Amino acid sequence: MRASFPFLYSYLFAQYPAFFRGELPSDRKAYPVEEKKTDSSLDALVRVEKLQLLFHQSYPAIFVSLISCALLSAILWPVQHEDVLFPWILIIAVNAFARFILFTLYNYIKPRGRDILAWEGSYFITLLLSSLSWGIGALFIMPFDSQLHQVVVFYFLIGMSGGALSVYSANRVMTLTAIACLLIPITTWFILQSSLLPVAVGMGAVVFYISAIRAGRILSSTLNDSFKLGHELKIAKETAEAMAQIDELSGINNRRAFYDKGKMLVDYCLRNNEELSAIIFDIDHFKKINDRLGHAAGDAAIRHLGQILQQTIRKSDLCARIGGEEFVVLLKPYAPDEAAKLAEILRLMISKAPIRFNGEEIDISASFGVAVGASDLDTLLKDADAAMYKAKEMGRNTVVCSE
Ligand code: GH3
Ligand code: MG
Ligand code: MG
Repeated sequence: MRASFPFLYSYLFAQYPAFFRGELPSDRKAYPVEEKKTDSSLDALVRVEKLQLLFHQSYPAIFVSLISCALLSAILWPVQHEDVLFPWILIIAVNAFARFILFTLYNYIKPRGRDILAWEGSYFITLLLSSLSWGIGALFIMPFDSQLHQVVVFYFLIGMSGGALSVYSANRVMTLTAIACLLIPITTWFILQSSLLPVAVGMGAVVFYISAIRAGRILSSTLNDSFKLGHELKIAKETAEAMAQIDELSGINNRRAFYDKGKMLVDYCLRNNEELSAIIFDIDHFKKINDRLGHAAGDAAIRHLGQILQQTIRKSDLCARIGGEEFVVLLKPYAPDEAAKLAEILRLMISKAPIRFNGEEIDISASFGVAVGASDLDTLLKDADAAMYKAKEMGRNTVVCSE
């Protein structure tokens, strides 16, 4: 059966106006070009992952801060004025509340991908304010006449700094800023005292801060490398899997990928009582192209057909190069004779546009076989193949539909 021409052209104008303008419609691209992951986008992914980890890890720190504030206030209660303690407790509570709201919003909105980076600023500001309320607040709540209580305050700050080192280690800047805010005010005060005990305690804090800088650098760069490696491995795996399915020359599915995906498509259609169509086509007198212009010209023809298929068929259709110069399209028809019409479109696209190779124009054509029906993949392909051979017998450059 040959598709009727007047009807066909009206169909072509309706369905493929871009083809007649000499361009191909982009929404029908079967193989959209994936965004290539550059080093900077990989770094952004790592930053996203680190921030995700921070949000996940530091939620309990809000409550640790509140509990520590309650404990320290109880310890200082007999020796410190409530006019001093109350405002400090209030500031700590307001900060904890702000952080709680931030975490609740984050968990409610559940940002994904790069959107998470928009939360980095607010996370950092609340962390900074909370650390400053502890670091500077400690100087206000510390009783100046009791060295015992001064050391107790210092003990709490060192404890919180140790916590910050483990909780915020994913981000070195945040870790060091938090520890600096916690320790620098009290350390400076201790070092400026004239007696040995506070100076020695202050020096201890300096030693702690230096080891924290080193530990923070090691922890954060190890985490960074491990996150980056994870992403690189994932990308490499995805690329290798995709490459194993793609025919290098035509850029479309290879035979193996076609049978894997085709079987799934056929099973789906059989389960849902839907029809499926197969188009098989083979370049006419391909051997002559190879013989006359060389193998590279033949390769260019195969590449050209791969591009036509990539730009013409729908995302839901499946196309592949299944032999030397033999291609297949598997599609779920949405209108009667759609497969025959698509075959005719492809035939026209191939025969009307010669390939340019080494300054020469090569005219090519292909013969098409179409089969429609709710049968298994092998039967469908056998029928389409038989129709394609009929097209060859009929003189080539034509579409034949299986009865
Ligand atoms: P027909 O119209 O009957 O299909 O004739 P034909 O010449 O196209 O068919 P035939 O099967 O005789 O020749 C197919 C040729 O395709 C033979 C082979 O050398 C060539 N071929 C197979 N794979 C490739 C390839 O990857 N690149 C190139 N350049 N040629 C290939
Ligand atoms: Mg051929
Ligand atoms: Mg062949």
